[in-house]
Amino acid sequence: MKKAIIYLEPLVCPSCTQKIESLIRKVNGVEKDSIKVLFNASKVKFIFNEDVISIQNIINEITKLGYQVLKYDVQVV
Ligand SMILES: [Cu+2]
Repeated sequence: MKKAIIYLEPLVCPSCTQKIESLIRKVNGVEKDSIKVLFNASKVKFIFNEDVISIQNIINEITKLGYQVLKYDVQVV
């Protein structure tokens, strides 16, 4: 399993965190209980299985939703 931290452009309203969280919840291969969207830090954290989904696919989904990804970090857990 891998841990992802995604850094977004500053979020402007708290409902953005909900939109992003529900999007990531629908992604196969992401551990639902691990998802954290931090409004003030504009960060998204979650654990995922790289055999099922790639970080690039998840980033593409976030981008399609309308949020710009500044950078990301993937660590082995
Ligand atoms: Cu918003």
